[in-house]
Amino acid sequence: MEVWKMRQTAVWRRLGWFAIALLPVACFDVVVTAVTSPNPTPVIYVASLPDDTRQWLVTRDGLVLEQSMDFETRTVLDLRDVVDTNGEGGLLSVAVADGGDTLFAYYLAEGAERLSRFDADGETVMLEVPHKNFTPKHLGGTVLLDGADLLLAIGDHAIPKWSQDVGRPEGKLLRFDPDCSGSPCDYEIWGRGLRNPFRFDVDPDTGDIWIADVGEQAREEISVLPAAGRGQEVQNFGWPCREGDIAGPGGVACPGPMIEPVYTYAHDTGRGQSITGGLVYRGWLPELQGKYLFADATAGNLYLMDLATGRVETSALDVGQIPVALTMDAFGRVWVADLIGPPRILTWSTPEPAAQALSLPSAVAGCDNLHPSCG
Ligand SMILES: [Ca+2]
Repeated sequence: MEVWKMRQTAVWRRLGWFAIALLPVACFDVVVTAVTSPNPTPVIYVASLPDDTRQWLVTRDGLVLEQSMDFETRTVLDLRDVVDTNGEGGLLSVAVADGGDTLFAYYLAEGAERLSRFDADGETVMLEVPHKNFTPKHLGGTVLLDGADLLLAIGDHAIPKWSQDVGRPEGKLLRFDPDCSGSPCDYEIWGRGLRNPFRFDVDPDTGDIWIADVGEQAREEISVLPAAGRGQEVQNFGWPCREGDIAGPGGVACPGPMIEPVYTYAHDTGRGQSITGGLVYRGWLPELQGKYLFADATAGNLYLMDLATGRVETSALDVGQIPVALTMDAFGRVWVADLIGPPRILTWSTPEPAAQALSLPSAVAGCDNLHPSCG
């Protein structure tokens, strides 16, 4: 197990039902580790709720598994009969509401992507986007509930000009009313000019929306829709006029001021060729505070961008073979979903007794780094 040692010198911040606990300023080692989940099921996404010890594991072939603190799972949704895993399809993510009684699922069915709400009334299809490609591509993949905003980002279906066409949902960041009635539901377009925004997340402290947009031949990009721009007008992220920070293939007008990415990397730099976002870390680990964590599905590294300086570092942690999502749970642990292997959990050890309850069970994680009481 690779470890990544850091020194704790600041105030700790705790999330959720642990409340905000300001511990005395101390100086001791914290060891961040990427442990393999004891539940080895490969998943494509891990959803959580604030103040809740459970996680919701999403398998690409169509299962949602509710996982307890002890890593025991039960199936709460089974879409395997309707999910199409052809191309870049599958059940790509879920968002959870009402203590787990409501699930929003984004998946590819035969011939169309669907955003659906599942609750006591069954399935309500909120959006259906026909897909005519023989091999479905650029579907995006994340549905996220942020307060009263249900957000979904869809890729351009490999037809770049659609990203700029506000008459259609492809290549857009969409906002829905999570309680909308009717089927399909109305939506607002908050962003256009996205190529394949496979993963995005909302910074809980600022409301900024961090979008990792997969590039074409040259650049991977991270772009931010500032909180002040939410719902104000259609923000333009530039594709296909721009690919990251360079000119894109074009072929269509890209009106209005364009939001330039906050970070890009070139495909020939070794960082990878298919970005996987990503979250602004606001959890327990002080050394990760204010950093945007991301990965690349073709590389397996974890990258950390300091929001203050823009500097990106590569951690020594192995976060998987094909990392396809990074999300945080109520414990402040970061889950890295791996398309072909067990999820990794970024967690830590500390001699602070108050933190022991947050550690993984020692029998699961091993006693080398994770649990101080193991000695
Ligand atoms: Ca862009």
